[in-house]
Amino acid sequence: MFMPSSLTIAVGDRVRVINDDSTHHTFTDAGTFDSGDLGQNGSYTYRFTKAGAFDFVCDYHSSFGMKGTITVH
Ligand SMILES: [Cu+2]
Repeated sequence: MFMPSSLTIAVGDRVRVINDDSTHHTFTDAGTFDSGDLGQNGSYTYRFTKAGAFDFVCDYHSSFGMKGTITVH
């Protein structure tokens, strides 16, 4: 799961995700950002430059509820 699964940040902030699990995951909002495959201890950083609500998923586990939202204002 994503922890936290929802987050509120300001325009220009960076969000870094770290996979602390042995299972592979992604951090993906199709059309906006995509970490690609992240193995254990893999990380990805994205800087949000536009306001809005960004719904993200793990491409592999969204059907298991692995998803969340980042609100940028
Ligand atoms: Cu996953």
